Amino acid sequence: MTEGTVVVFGGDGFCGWPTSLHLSNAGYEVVIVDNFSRRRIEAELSASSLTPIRPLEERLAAWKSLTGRSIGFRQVDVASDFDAIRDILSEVRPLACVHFAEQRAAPYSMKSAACKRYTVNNNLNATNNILAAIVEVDRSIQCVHLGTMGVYGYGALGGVVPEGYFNIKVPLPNGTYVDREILYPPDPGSIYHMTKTQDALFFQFYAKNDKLKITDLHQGIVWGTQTAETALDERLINRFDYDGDYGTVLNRFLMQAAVGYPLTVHGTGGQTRAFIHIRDTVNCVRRAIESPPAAGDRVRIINQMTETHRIRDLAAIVQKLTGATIEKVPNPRNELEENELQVSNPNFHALGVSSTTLERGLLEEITAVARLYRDRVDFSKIPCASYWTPERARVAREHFDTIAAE
Ligand code: NAD
Ligand code: USQ
Repeated sequence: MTEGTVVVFGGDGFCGWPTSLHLSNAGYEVVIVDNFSRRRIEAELSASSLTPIRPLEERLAAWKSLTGRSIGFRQVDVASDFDAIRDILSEVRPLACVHFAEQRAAPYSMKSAACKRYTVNNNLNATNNILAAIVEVDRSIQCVHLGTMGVYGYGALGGVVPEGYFNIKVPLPNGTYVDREILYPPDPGSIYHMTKTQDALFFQFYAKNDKLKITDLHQGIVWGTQTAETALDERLINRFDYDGDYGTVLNRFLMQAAVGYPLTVHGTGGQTRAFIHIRDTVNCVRRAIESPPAAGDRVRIINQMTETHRIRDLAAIVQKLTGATIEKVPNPRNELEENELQVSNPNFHALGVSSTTLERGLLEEITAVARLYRDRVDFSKIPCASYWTPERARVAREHFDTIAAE
């Protein structure tokens, strides 16, 4: 059995909950820290998870009764309550913190000035508070953070996207060049993604100044719902967001196919993105904890993704499996209509995580989750109604008015 405590910030969320169970099952003492902001936003948007997720208290009691293992919980806002974070770390002396506690939806972050400000305040302060608390309590506590492939942008530079670092030649006044390694130039596509690029600077600074041991997992779009642990009992079921703000593309397509709603491809569907199954996420996080960088090392950056797909190709795959129809809708986002995405991730492969590919996992997801819970879908929550600019909103309005008039 493994020994040691791991604090999971954001452990009630889509990635955090299955990770907490996975770590507990592997023998770690787990303490979840969460302020239930995701459940609060769910109520604000009147958009529930497709799956019937239980209150955290009930989830934890079910886990204890099924496995005999306890998971601790503290309700804390990590963006505003620094003292509470410091006190928790002092008390439980974890070997690692996993940091999931951020507002993670790009459309929500672009909805209004209030949402932009909330996302920036929440995400940047959460990250800085956790790092500053580690410095105060014990610099040997490692920090594993969930970043995003979106920090790199999509296609602006071209070439293969490396794991975080980029080699450049800097011209000197005497006409020669010197080789330098820098963070890959950030190119965020939303306020949310921008907070992740700024997180990367916090990590670089704290690794340099305080010699903190930091791993930043630049994760692709997570799909799927269940892991071995969450599938043990319906009371442990993971959340599945499908609404226009929080639902991510592949899970949305699976839900849309299950309820007979046309698959909503934004624009041409030529956007290429990286994907990973939730089962591989939890494994990768555990393995990252188990192979920390050394104090004084640069931030270890891992491109946590297993495959890339074009959105229109994904829609075609889901259509082939289910017979769903496809509808191209005006793109609410400011993003390239077509992009190539080639990703290099030797650090990810070195962790030895086996991959659940679309080919292997898609059908199970459709039958075991999307179809099973389809009666819970609120159709009015499916359209994406967060527009990146007023022009995008106008084009979409004209498009839908024309359709309505026909
Ligand atoms: P989620 O919204 O389901 O979970 C985030 C959790 O953090 C929620 O339980 C929320 O209540 C909590 N939280 C947020 N702010 C907090 C605060 N100030 N104090 C305490 N708790 C707070 O999101 P998720 O999908 O589980 O994503 C987790 C992390 O993984 C995010 O940082 C996200 O950027 C990253 N990520 C997610 C995906 C994906 O496809 N879901 C892909 C790449 C990266
Ligand atoms: N899209 C559609 N139709 C839809 C929904 C989305 O065509 O119904 C398109 C979007 O326009 C976009 C792509 O699909 O081009 C991906 O959108 P998404 O909502 O699935 O993913 P994204 O907004 O990028 O965000 C998600 C998570 C975020 C994480 C990110 C990883 O919410 O937390 O950081 O995936 S990545 O995409 O690699 O940056």
